[in-house]
Amino acid sequence: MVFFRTVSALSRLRSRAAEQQSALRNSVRWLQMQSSSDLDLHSQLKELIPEQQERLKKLKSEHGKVQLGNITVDMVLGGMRGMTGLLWETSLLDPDEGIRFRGLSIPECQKLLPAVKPGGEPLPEGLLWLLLTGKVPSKEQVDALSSELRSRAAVPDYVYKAIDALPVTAHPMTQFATGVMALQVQSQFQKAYEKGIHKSKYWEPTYEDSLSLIARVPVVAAYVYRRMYKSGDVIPTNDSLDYGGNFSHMLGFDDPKMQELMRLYVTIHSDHEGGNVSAHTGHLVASALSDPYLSFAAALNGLAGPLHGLANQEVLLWIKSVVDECGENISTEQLKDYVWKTLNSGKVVPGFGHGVLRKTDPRYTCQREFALKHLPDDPLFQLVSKLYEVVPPILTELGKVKNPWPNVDAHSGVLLNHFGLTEARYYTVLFGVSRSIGICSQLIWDRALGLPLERPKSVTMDWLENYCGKVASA
Ligand code: CMX
Repeated sequence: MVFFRTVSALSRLRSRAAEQQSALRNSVRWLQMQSSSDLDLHSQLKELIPEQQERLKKLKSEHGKVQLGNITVDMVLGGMRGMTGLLWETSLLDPDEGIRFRGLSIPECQKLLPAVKPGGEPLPEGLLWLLLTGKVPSKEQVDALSSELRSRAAVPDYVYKAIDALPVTAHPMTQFATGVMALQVQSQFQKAYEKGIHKSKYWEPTYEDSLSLIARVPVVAAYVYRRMYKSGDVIPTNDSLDYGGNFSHMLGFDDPKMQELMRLYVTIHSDHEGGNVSAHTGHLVASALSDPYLSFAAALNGLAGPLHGLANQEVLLWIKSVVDECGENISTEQLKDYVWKTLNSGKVVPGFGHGVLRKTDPRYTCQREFALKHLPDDPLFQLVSKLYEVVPPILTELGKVKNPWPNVDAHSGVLLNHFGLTEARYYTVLFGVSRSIGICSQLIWDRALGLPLERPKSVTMDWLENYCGKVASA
C-alpha cells in the first residue's frame, strides 16, 4: 500500500514537473518570440500599420473638407512655396526651428538615439528605426537592424559593370544614379506587381526593396569614389562596423572621428520633410507605383541640382576659390568684396538661403558644434565662421532674399575636407546615400497607407488671365 502511494505521489510529482517544464519552455519560447519580434523592424511595422490606416481613414471621413489655406497666383507662379499639398509622416520642418524627425529635433536625436559609445553621434540605423516606427529604438534594436542591413549589402556584379561603362570623369552623381538604376534589376516590388500582388500588400515588397536599397547604396557610392579617386582600389565591407562607420571605412577613412562625422552626416541629411526636390520627386515617381529603386534614382537626379544637394559640392569649391584668390587669412573687407563679386556675376552664394527655413539651419549648427569639438583650428572652418558674419547682412541688403542664413550645405564640406575627403564633386553622393533613409522610409508608409497617384492640376497663362479677369469683374 505504502509502495503504491509512494509510486503515485512520485508520478504526480513527475507529471507536475513535466507540466512546469513545458510551461517554462512555452514561456521561454514566448519571451524569445517577443524579443525577436521586438528586435525585428518588419514585425514592428506590421503592428503599426493597421492603426495608422485607421487614423488616415478617420481624417478623410471626418475632416476631408477642412481648408488648409488659399492658393494664390503667386504660389502657382512661385514654385508652390507656402502651398500645403503633401502628406509626409517621417519629418516636419518648422521655418524657425528647423527639422524634427518624428517630433524630435536634431539635439534631441543626438541625446536619445543610440550611439557606438555613450555621448557619441547617433547611429543612422537608429534614425531609420525612428522614421519608420515613430519610436526611439533601444541599442539592441539598432544592432539588430545594423546586422540586417549588413546581410542585405551584397551588390551584383552587373551594377559595377554598368558604372564602369561610363567614363571615369562622369560626374559622381551620374555614376551613382546609374548604379542605383542597375540595382533595380533585383526589385521585389516589380516582380510582385508582375505576378499580381493585392494592393493591400504593396508595402511588403516596398519594405524589402527599401531595406536592400538602403543597405546597398553605401557600397555603390564607395565604389564610385574608389573608382574615380583611388585607381579602382575597392575596399570590402567590414562586418564588425555599423552603417556609418562601414561607409567611412569603404571610402577609405578609418579615423574614428571621421566615422563619427559620417554617422552625424548621414543622420542629419536623411530627411527634410516632403516638399524638397529630392524627397518630392521620390514620392511623386513612387505614386505611379514605380518601385523604390526607380523612385530613388529619380530623387537623386533632383538632388544633383546646384540649388539643392549639389550645393554640398558648390560650397567647398566656392570657399576654395575664395582662398585661391585672397589666401586663408582673408580680411572681412576682402570677404565682403568676394561675396559681392559672386552676386554681381549673377550667381548665388552657395550654402545660404532656403525655400522654407527662415533661421540658421540646425543642421548647420550641429556641424559647427562638431567642428568646435574636433577641428577648432582648421583654417577653412574659421573661414566658414567668418562667412556666417559676412554673408547674411549682404543677402539682407539685396532686399529679395527671404532667408539670409546658412543652410546644411554651408558647413559639411569643410568637415569632410578636414578628414581628407577633399574631392568636393563627390559630396552630393554622400547626401544621396543619406537621403535613401528618409525617402525610402516614407515610401514604405506611402504604400502602407495606400496613398494615391499624385496629380495636381496645372493651368496656362491664358487660363490665369481669364480667371483673374473674371474675379476682378465679379
Ligand atoms: N545667394 C544669392 N541670391 C539668393 C540666395 C543666395 N544664397 N538665396 C536666395 N537668393 C535669391 C533668389 O535667387 C531669388 O532671386 P530672384 O528673385 O532674382 O530669382 C530671391 O533671392 C528670392 O529667393 P528666396 O525666395 O529667398 O529663395 P528660394 O526659395 O527661391 O530659393 C534656395 C531657395 C535654397 C534655392 C536659394 O536660397 C539659393 O539659391 N541658395 C543657394 C543655393 C543653396 O545653398 N542651396 C541649398 C539649399 C539646401 C539644400 O536643398 O540642400
